Amino acid sequence: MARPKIALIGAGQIGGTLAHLVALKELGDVILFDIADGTPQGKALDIAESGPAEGFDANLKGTTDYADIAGADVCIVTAGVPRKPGMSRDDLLGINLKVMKAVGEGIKANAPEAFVICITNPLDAMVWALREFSGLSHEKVCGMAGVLDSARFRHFLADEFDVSMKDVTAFVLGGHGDTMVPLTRYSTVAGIPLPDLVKMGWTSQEKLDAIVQRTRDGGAEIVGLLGNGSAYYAPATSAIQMAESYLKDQKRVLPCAAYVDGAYGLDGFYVGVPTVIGKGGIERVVAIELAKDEQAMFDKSVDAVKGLVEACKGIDETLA
Ligand code: A3D
Repeated sequence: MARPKIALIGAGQIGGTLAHLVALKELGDVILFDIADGTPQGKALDIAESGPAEGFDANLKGTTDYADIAGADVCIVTAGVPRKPGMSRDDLLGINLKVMKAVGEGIKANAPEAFVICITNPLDAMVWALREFSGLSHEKVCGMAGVLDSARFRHFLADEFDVSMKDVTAFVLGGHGDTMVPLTRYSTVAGIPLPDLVKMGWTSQEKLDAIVQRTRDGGAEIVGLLGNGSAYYAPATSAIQMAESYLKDQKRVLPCAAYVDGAYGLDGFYVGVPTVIGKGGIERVVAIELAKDEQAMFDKSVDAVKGLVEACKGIDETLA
């Protein structure tokens, strides 16, 4: 049986890390695409040359030609520009929207059967635009943000409680960014919800609030430290978890930017929700009942994404 074909559109920091992870995990063969001639070819060759020492079997090819992504099973999109210190994700809208148009058309023409995971920011608006430009079905196009946001939340919680992060689960909803909604009552240590852990004296409400805020600001913290570019190791790992669930039909329950039609009071909109990812793509949106304050936070987050989607329509009339 042929190996799955995984196309990585964008061969920058995240794209290169994705290629390395795909090879290390032997998830399939890699096509690394970028417009910067030399970069995808160089990274693909460098990673391929690590194969003999690492012991993986995978073909890696770098390219600037969309024809090479033909028949890809998965496309992970990181093409565009990342944030610089002081920039918000939303500042990237205009430039990355143009990139999504080129990428969407490239996928439409060459890999219309692929499961597409968008990572380019501002995430929720870009995944919407990418779906519009590519014309693929909604269940085959999603965005990576929730897995990363909940991983950051889990990391901070495990640190605070001094327990294994394997026993910490976290639940986040809404758009990727400042309006993200971490749901503490659905986040647990070995099944014990966070509000109960506060009552048990494991932490204080103030410390928990600070962790929630640090999670919301998690991307900016890394941008500030790096001084040049944004996070890439954890974003790449998070997207790989989603791709693996699709390729192996694992049916993992993962939060991602998915098309929500009917749940959460939404009729046809991309935003971060818990989903089931299997061979059908986004097979299910997990709809939970929100408390009043949670719904208010979620609505605020949705409104922020709606503003960006409207801005996209203002920039590119084919989206209106
Ligand atoms: P970077 O290292 O700059 O890589 C981006 C690559 O895209 C570069 O190699 C460019 O040459 C390439 N590129 C630009 N235009 C095109 C095009 N039209 N077609 C193909 N390739 C193109 O950035 P990065 O890898 O650090 O980040 C990539 C994106 O991910 C940025 O938009 C980030 O803001 C975003 N990001 C999202 C998250 C989420 O959690 C959603 C986290 C971290 C970064």
